[in-house]
Amino acid sequence: MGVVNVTPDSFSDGGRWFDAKAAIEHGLELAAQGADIIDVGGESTRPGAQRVPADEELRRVKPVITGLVKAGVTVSVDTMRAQVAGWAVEAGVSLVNDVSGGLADPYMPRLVAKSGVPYVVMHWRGHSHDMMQRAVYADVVREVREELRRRVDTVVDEGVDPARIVLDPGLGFAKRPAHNWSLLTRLPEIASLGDGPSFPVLIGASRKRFLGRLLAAPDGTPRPFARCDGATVAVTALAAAAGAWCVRVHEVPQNVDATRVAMAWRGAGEAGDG
Ligand code: PMM
Repeated sequence: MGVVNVTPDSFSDGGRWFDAKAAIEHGLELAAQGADIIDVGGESTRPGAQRVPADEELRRVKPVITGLVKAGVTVSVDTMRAQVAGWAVEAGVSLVNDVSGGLADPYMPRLVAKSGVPYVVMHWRGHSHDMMQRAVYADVVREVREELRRRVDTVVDEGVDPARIVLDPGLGFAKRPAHNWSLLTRLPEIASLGDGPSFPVLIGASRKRFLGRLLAAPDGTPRPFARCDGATVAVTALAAAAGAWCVRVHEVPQNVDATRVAMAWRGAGEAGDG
């Protein structure tokens, strides 16, 4: 999944694709590079971000989604608002990526249920302006699983087909670096919430702050996000090898290679040595 943030202030690419024409061209480039899905968002969720009004979010994403769908690209909409998701589904998006897992807008699950498209339910504890105050866990994997299970129960009660749910542990969303690493090492537990079949899992680690912190200079200065792409690729390979269904990334080519390595790794592992 390639990311197109149509925002002036997203963490790693804010402002670069704010112009609709540039955003469409960027989405087409990511698709040509091998992204299977292009994720278009009009609201930044970086830590500390304030919300934008719905009409501004729609103004940002409409021409970009329309242009990419018209070009035959598989598009997802990254939104917490049913109004925006509703418009986007009508316009032809194939997936709704809701970082709040239906918590931010109570109308979202029903809208998704009616539309019948796949739904990314991410673990989320509150809006970005103060989410890091909520990054308190006794056992992060257990709590994220329990909270995701409650979201899944709720959205299924609202009519969402469980077969269309994708889970996401929400790296960086009310998570400190150690929380992100714990979640990444235990993906199969995130995928299998209950007694039923496992859910597909989406991972959004690309260029996030915990990678910049990991790669900090000896004086503690975090590595700038644009120089964290190697670390992103490493996470992609490990997450894909551990069974992730999708990785959401800003730079596509090397992440495509990493997923291919992981697929070969998994295939060979499943085939045994014969
Ligand atoms: N992260 C961001 C935005 N949308 N969606 C999903 N499903 N998972 C994520 O981890 C995620 C997301 C924030 O990252 P960005 O500002 O670099 O796009």
